Amino acid sequence: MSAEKSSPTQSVSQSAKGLRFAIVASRWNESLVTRLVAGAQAALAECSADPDAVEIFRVPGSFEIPLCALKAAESGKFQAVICLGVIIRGETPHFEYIANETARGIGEAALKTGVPLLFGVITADNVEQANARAGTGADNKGFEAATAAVELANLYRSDLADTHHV
Ligand code: DLZ
Repeated sequence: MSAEKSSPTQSVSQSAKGLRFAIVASRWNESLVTRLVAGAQAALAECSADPDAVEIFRVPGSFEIPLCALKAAESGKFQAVICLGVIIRGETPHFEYIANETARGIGEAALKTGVPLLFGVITADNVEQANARAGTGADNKGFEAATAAVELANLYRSDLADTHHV
């Protein structure tokens, strides 16, 4: 048996036509986050999302992502909110606080609003690790999160809810 490494999101390719997405991206570790945003945009384009249907919101750091994502979800304008950031342990003495609060806040906002919020926040020990997770194609957490966003937006589409029994 082969031990092929794969991500559950890699094999799913659905249409994003008619769906709207928010991308909430932090500015800390700007060059890496920019690559995550590009990865997310590429995945949405591959799924035929209309570029006008993708709105990008920037916040200072990952700690600020949850509130912005909550507001985007509450606006009712988006079928999914893709959260992107990079938190690097070696350069962040209070790494655990920021990483934990970011994850907790994003999860809580999803449960509160019923809108899928995707966790495309890299939590890495160092820049090299973060780099590897912000590569091209599917080796990019932004790409991965956006692909999952399309899948979930389809799963929870109100006009499909009955057939999916959700
Ligand atoms: C302060 C800080 C530090 C040291 N490191 C990071 C990081 O690696 N990644 C990140 O997204 N944000 C970092 N921040 C900023 C915090 O997320 C937050 O913006 C500030 O503490 C202000 O609330």
